[in-house]
Amino acid sequence: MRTEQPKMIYLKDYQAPDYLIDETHLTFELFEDHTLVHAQLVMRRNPARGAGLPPLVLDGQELELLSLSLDGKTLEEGDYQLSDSHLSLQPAGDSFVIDSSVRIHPESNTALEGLYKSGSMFCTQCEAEGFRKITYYLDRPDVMSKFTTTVSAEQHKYPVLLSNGNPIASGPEDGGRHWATWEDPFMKPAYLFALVAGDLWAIEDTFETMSQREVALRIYVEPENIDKCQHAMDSLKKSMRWDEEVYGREYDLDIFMIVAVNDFNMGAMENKGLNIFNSSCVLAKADTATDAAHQRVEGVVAHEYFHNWSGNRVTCRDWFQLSLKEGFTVYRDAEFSADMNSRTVKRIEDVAYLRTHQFAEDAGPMAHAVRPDSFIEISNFYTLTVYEKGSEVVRMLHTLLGNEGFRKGSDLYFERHDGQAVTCDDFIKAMEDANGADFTQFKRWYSQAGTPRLQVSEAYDAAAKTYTLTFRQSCPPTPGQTEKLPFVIPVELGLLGAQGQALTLKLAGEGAARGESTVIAVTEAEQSFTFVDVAEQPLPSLLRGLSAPVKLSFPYNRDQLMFLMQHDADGFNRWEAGQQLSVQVLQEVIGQHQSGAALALDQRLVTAFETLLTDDSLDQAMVAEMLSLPSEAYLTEISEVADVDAIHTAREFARNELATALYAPLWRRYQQNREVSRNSEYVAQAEHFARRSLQNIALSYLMLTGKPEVLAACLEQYDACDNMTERLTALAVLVNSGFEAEKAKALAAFAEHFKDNPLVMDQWFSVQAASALPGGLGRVKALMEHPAFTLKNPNKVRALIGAFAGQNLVNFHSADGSGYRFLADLVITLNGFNPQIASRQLAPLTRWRKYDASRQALMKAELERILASGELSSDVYEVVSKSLA
Ligand code: B3K
Ligand code: ZN
Repeated sequence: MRTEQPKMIYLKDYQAPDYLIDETHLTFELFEDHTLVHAQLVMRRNPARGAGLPPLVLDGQELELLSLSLDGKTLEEGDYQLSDSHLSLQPAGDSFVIDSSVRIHPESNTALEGLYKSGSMFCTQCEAEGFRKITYYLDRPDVMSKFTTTVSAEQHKYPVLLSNGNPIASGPEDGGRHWATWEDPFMKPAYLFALVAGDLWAIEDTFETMSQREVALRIYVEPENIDKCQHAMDSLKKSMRWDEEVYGREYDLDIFMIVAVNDFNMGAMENKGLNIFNSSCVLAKADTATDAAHQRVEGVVAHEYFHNWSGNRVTCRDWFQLSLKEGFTVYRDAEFSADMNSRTVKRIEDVAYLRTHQFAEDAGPMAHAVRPDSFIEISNFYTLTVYEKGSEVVRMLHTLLGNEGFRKGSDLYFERHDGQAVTCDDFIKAMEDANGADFTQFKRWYSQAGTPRLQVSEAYDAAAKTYTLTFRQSCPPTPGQTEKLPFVIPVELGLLGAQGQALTLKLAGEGAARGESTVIAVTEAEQSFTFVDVAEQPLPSLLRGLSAPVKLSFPYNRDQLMFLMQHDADGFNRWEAGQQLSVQVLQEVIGQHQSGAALALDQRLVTAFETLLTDDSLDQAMVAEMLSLPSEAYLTEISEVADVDAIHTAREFARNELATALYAPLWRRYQQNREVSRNSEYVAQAEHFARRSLQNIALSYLMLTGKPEVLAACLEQYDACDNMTERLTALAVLVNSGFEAEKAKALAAFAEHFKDNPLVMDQWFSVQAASALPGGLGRVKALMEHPAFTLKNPNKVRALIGAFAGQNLVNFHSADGSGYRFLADLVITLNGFNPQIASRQLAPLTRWRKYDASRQALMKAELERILASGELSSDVYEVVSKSLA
């Protein structure tokens, strides 16, 4: 908890460190009621900072200093200064050794930052600034050191003792204790340090690298989970191979370990050689994890593994550069998942997520650039903007440079900066130098916040056979940035003829045609491109694959959108056309609801969906994606002022109309697919994901009709399936139905069956928290009393509170403000023991600008109440104060 007013930290104030730490020797003595940490730091003056010996200022928080010495000489009080956050002393020469001993309390560390206990095991989370809660140190990413770590603990309770690098020695100790020493040969910043001690089991495997080195692979879990690790292991091996093949990157240590822990503030952490994971991102088995969970495990395992190069071998100079490693690594894991599964489906999912959540962040009070220029609490900047928009920026570089050019750039980046802590500018410079490119203007993507708008208009000249597209870009102001300069916006596009055929693209002034799909770079505020030899009035397919993170508008009518849905050669844009059609139709119904008119659904949407359902040659996953109406959260995001009730009513009305009108084809596709599921074993592969996704979306439509045969099918699926994907969907549609007796029975049976599996119980909480039926808040409050619920476990908070406030929009935004009051109370409570989780849960309240005046007032009042509630963590303080500014 802060004791002084939190301070803003600025990128412009960056200075290289005064001192360096060549070697770090740590010894941990773990006990039940405290832990002793002895640190020996071999230090020297940073030659880059010139002559003179300024005071050495080490970071340290919540540490009880027991002893301190400089070059072997014990320092007395008066030889150094101590504050809540720092230890300062005066070195006497250029090179010196500091020895310190501190006492810390992992057993009562509820913030889950630094060294803490998750259940009976010890583990660490040091990124971004958690290492300073372990020992006094220069806790900044540009201070890289060689670490040796000895861990000592009671043998019986903690048979497994792990840290980064390679194990070099171990042995017994008096009093039933034992110890192990690990040495990491690679220089690393403290945020990549890790330690684990526990009673863990492991599955083991090996991987032969491209230079024929054998790497031992281990996934450690608590014994009851040992049967749920194979999917993560398979994912790890695929990731290692992929990074060799696609980026030429080989693993560098003799051993790679993953440890699953239940209490973790986020998904996982890429500590060198010893990744620590939220168990939700490791454990996956057919009967307990959904298809989505399997894909998440694959993606997160890959992401953390890829950090070994993009993050660890080449790390960040300072935390403003966070997207250097995160944006790049998200891009790398997205491409990996696209290669392992369906590329188009992966892109659709990522774009839907980006447009719903990152665009909202970019339009809210916490909007910031991909490389922010200031922050109060760095933990608040692990955001959708740094991660997802950061990944989009890297994707645009790939689009502009092409595959080969991009690879040349990444090779140069890794080669030039291996072992260094660098900046986003260094990354761009490598891309430029390898390709002879100039990305000066492109770099505005790193410094300007907000989502650009791109308005497109067309002009066809039949006599001249020319077709001109005119692009106008603008970007709304964001906090601290009123004026924006034009971005470089790569637009991938194609033109369709009247028969749906792809036209050849030839730009005026260019000798050669560009094929049937091309990328043009819009760089001016307003800019036109003319295509020649265009024999007929074309229909444009714009921004294919969302080739830039912008809001595009082109005045398509509904018939044109239906045409694109069927004929666009680009799968992503076929989906996109369907989304735009759905949005137009839903917005019309929203208007009808608001004006009190009778609701009527444009039958063209029914026709379009029917075409999808009756064409068995289409990829089933694509059909499932295209049948999914835009979410309420997305409809909120694109509204000027979101009318929560109208959005919900309109969307539910449309779903009901579609279910009734398309009952027969939905039923046919459902039965076909359920039949296959019934007669085959669960397989976690793309084509099986595809079949189940269509089956499950069909079931969710069909249940809206309330027909007895659908209920029977749903209960059959619930009872007889062999996997969590089918079971959870059956449960979810029951929970959202009016079949009260069946619902209660299924919920009780599920909870009884899975009561000892916390990850499955998380799903059980989420399904109920997200149900839009009236009385949502009451249900959530009741569920908080359930024995499986605890606020101390971040997964539980996300499953119940996060799902309610983030997905159950009608209930959360109840006009009486009860949802807001509930969330604010919770944030105040969470602030007391886990500031990072408290701050995360605040996000829905920061979106107050989107709502009507009365809801705005209610939301702001709750933010003010939080601000006045007493001692706030810097995490919560920053979000609340910026939201009210
Ligand atoms: N690098 C970590 C995130 C750490 C978050 C600290 N508050 C996980 C990841 O992005 O891979
Ligand atoms: Zn990451």
